[in-house]
Amino acid sequence: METLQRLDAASPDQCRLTLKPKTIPADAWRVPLRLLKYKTLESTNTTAYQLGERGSPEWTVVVADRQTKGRGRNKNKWESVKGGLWFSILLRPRISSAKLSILQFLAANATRQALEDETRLKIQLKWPNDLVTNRGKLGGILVESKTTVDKVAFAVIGIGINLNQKQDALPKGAVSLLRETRTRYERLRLLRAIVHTTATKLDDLDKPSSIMKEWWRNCIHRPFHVQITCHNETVSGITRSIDEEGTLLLETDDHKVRRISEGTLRLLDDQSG
Ligand code: BT5
Repeated sequence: METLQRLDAASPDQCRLTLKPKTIPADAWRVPLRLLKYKTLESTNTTAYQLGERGSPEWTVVVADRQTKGRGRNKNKWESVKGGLWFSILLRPRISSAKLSILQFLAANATRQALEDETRLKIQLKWPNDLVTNRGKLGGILVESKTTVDKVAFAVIGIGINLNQKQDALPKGAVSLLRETRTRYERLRLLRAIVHTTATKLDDLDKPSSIMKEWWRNCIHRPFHVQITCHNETVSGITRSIDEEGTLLLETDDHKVRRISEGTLRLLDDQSG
């Protein structure tokens, strides 16, 4: 805990915004997890990353009621008002940095399964990092890491799920579990379910093909007509498969095969294929 207070003191903004973290006893959990709860943080990923740099053990989990600078990929903003589940898991996986991309897919599988088990709502995955229902985006995953040469010093899995927000508190195109199921959910119960499912699935980290098979089985655009935008280029076609690194194989409208490793995907209305 001392480490964290020094961390807050080093950052005046955080110091002003952050209440002292509240720790939940580790024996309440099945993994040796240390849960740090905050009222407000800029981003749980930032705090978990700083803790990683200061040597905190893996399974340190940072959760905040709200984030003032929640973020997604690139410089995307992540809306994080009170009512959602915003948290980050610090891990120290013994994998080469080349294998890091698989963590995002593993976390998406674990989150999807845990949420579906807890809520009975059908949840699917959208490349590369979204959790969706038929009506919109329910959540997203952001993995950040520190690597040295080819080794991973630590990785932070950031998970954001819209939980108990009403529709008018959600950004355009988003849905919440409350909106989808008309039920309110207990945040820590879902957090615990997701952390435990992640811990179980981590045993398979050295089996990327089974991780990607599970991901593809639950993918909403398998095989759908989609549009992908990356670096000012937009390409459309049918998503045919995904490889062990998470690269998407797209059969373009002019029948070429493109391997796409980053971008933003949109489902097109004219589903053919
Ligand atoms: C993501 O990024 O989907 C990853 C989001 C990860 C958020 C978690 S919360 C805990 C941890 N701490 C952080 O600071 N981040 C992580 P991306 O694929 O780039 O999608 C971002 C886009 O989703 C935005 O540009 C909006 O269009 C949309 N969006 C923003 N907030 C949303 C929300 N609450 N629900 C649904 N969509 C949202």
